[in-house]
Amino acid sequence: MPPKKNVKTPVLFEISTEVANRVGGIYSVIKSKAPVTVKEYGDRYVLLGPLNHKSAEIEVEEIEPFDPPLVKTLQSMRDRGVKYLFGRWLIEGAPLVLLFDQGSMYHSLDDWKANLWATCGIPTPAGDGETNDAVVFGFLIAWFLGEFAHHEQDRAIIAQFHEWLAGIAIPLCAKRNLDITTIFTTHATLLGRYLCAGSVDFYNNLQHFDVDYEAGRRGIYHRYCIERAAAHSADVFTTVSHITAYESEHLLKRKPDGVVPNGLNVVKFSAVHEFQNLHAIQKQKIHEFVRGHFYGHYDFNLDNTLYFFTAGRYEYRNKGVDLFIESLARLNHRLKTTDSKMTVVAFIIMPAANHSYTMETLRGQAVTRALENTVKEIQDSMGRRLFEHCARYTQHGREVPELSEILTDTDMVAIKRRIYALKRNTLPPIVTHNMADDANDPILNQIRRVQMFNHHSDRVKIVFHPEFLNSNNPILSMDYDDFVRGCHLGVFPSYYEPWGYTPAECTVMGVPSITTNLSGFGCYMEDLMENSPDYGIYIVDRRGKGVDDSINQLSEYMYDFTLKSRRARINQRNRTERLSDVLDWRRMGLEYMKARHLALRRKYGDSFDPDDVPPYEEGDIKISRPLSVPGSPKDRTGAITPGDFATLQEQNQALNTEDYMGFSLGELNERNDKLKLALFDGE
Ligand code: G6P
Ligand code: 1S3
Repeated sequence: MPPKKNVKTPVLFEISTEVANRVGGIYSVIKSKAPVTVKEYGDRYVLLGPLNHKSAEIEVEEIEPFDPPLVKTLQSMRDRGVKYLFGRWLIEGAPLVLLFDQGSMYHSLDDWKANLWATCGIPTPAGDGETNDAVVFGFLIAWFLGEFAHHEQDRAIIAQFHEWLAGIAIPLCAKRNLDITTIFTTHATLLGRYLCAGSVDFYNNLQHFDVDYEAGRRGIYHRYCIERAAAHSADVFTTVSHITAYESEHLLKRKPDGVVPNGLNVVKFSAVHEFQNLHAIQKQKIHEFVRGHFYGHYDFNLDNTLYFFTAGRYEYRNKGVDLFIESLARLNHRLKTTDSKMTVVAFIIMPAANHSYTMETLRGQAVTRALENTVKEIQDSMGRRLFEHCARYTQHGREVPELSEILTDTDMVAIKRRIYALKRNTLPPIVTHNMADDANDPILNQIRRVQMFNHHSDRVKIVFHPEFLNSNNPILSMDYDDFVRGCHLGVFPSYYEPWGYTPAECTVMGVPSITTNLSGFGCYMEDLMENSPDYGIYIVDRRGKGVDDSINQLSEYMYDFTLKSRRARINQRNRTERLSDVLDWRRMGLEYMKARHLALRRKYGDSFDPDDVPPYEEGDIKISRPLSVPGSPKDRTGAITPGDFATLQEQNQALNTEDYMGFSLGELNERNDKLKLALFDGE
């Protein structure tokens, strides 16, 4: 019998290519989760990633390793030519990070590829740089874990891997029979993403795809093999939502052991209304941009203007931009025919290849600022003249001067010149940048198709900003979070969205949003609450409805939103913001704890005493209970945890697809078990 391991204070490695390296959603996951994981593991938690010099220089503070097995491991790897950076990631929680310089071992690529084929049967053709990186990274990680396990004789070791790019080490560790336990967490499947981006009826055909054939014809067979090998050789396999669990079961052919939904690091303001004030402040900045962008056509009242937006990586169909634009066209028509006094400015923030800002966009901001400056100067000099006149009224014999003495002819000329500069014979542009491929851009083509060109008569105006926001940009100089705060509604009608951070981020900032029942977040919220629109969570049905009906539903939600009074919007924002507890890592992180516990049990079952209970039931991290009502009657006992929606249990293996809560293709789950958010019924 192998010696018992210390399973009470295990060592945890979390491995991803996005450690201290912002690429996409996984960076948000590990960064925002760090504080709760550090709270639980302290310096027994180390994040492993590839070294990206540019971002590491800014994000990581180098320190000397101090844990004895780690010191020995790194010494031995360094002696054999591996370069690395060990330090603290400068984020909340300051977790330890170990970043491997892949370049230092790239000369082993061919040997490692041959080894991967010989030991795991995974082919890696030449010419795929991303896969080559994944191979080097995977072998470095497996090497590191093997050495570490050799030097660490007491504590159990957990290694949690995110996505296929970090997955190669998993089959290697299994083949080498390392004394560690592994978890593979996928945030999407390669095939799912590719299939959805095409025009297949994905969800109705999930069970029927010939996965090898589909991967092969898309040139991703080798990547698919890596992903599938990682899923199958991990001790525990998890994903971020039930909908992706269902997808994984069919495309990767292993049913996940559970779901680890994404949380956020929720920042609570001491004053309840602080976030409302922030909305008002940030909205003013958006107003400034809008005045400049629509110069010469700025004939709508900003008091009656609503800001909608969608944002994310440019995946036209997967992120539902097609639906968004079509629904905006229908909304426009409806606002016109009902003579609405409201104007909607809809922003699309999605990076696409471009050659910087257009002259017209820059000019709009410049002429508007020039008018503003001139008005300020005139205002100052008018004030001075008025004061002089009044102070010396005995000399003039009149207390109040004539208007012409205050606003002079020169002032009038200056103002007229500025106003003439505002005249334009073009419509306000749709896109703020010179696009690299304007004629073939899917977003622009859809806008052309529905003919929304920012005419005077249009009640819905569109602004496409093909670059991520940044407060250093010359136009719309705002960081993304500030922009979200200033908007009224986020619209994310995704078709393929394993989780979907964008609507979740809106929620914690108290901004209502629209999502779909094909996104992990949408399903999660739908399962959690009824009457979700009252709480600023609108869920478009893209599963049970035809496309046209989904578009109408989306357009209806947006139209209803335009009918709300300011008071109603403020109340709704208050309710939305109160949902943030539900998305906090302090609660969501419990699923990660369960996954780790399951991994320990599976690998080191003999090291547990019979009366050992999982740490998440006795640890100092308490399950938050933001809801005032008891748990659902549907076979859910005990405290409410996100796990009530994601069964991280051994038995899960035996269940059928009906246990994907909030997502089943058959009869809709009984919905009478929804939690009533009675606590929030106040406003
Ligand atoms: C916040 C501010 C209020 C402001 C309101 C505008 O609640 O605290 O002072 O009136 O935002 O809301 P609106 O939905 O019209 O942007
Ligand atoms: C993925 O990033 P994406 O936008 O490619 O991972 C994210 C984090 O788990 C998730 O929120 C998103 O839905 C996935 O699609």
